[in-house]
Amino acid sequence: MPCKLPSSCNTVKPDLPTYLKSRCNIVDAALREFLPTAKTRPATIHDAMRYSVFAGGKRLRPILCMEAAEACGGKYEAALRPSAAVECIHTYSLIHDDLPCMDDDDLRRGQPTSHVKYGEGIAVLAGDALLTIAFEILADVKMSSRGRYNVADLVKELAVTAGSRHLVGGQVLDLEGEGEDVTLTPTELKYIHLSKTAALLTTSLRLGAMCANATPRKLEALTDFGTNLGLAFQIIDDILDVTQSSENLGKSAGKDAATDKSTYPALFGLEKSRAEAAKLTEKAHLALNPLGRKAKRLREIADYLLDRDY
Ligand code: GRG
Repeated sequence: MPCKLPSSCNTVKPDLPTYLKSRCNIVDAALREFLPTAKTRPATIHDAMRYSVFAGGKRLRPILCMEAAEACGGKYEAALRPSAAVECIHTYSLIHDDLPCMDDDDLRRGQPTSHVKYGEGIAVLAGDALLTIAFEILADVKMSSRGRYNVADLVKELAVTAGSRHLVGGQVLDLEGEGEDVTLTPTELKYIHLSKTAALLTTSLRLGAMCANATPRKLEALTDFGTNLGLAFQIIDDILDVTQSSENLGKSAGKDAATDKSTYPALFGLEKSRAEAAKLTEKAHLALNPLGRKAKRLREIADYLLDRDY
């Protein structure tokens, strides 16, 4: 029977898994285009960069970036460069976080970590090169000259997030909080989660929104959403470290407990940690109110992340 709705309403939105898969494919195609080919000289570094970027991964940050653009009335295509840029920053942080001088992990995204495959020197450089190429990719984003934001606004947003007050700063506090004799307070732990996890998720959303010329109110709403989503995401990540296998996670499970790391489950137990993640996800939902129905996918993503098992 023909649909009685106007033709624009005939487009049935795909279910969440189909949508996520299709967005992953879009991000992967953009990354393939923006990153030098594996044979570009010197081949080792480009091979190593692509190895970690294409090892797998949920592509959460680029998906949030593209979806934020749409939630603010723009097109996801406008946010392709920032999407690729945030995934490069994220992958760099994973490569460096796994190094022997940091967390010393040998499994990431279901594959041997960069330093295991290429050696420590190349792994450091692959991280450095991904960090820098993120800005090269972002610098070429096309912004309307009549919009609220320009390319420099986007570059600064990403630089501040990647720097010593957020990602790097969070890692410093994380390093300083290591060891059997150190127990972080809940406030210190939250600060690390805000810096290491929530900051890049929030910036991914904000960059997408800026590409859609978002109003300050919508940008603020997405900032609030990203902060709560990021905290919930990290708590779930810590819970999964306790409850799931390395095989399922694609990274070494059980390490937090083995190294006496301060985490939500370690401080509060699994049940309270789950309840806290659910509460934060609820706050994330509330934050989206100014975006109305256009935020439907972002709401679905928040619920999906709360219920994930990897
Ligand atoms: C600058 C070295 C350096 C580190 C900065 C971001 C960070 C601090 C370290 C990366 C490792 C880490 C534990 C980050 C916390 C956020 C988190 C849970 C990352 C894993 O993100 P997923 O699950 O990973 O989205 P995939 O592989 O799916 O992309």
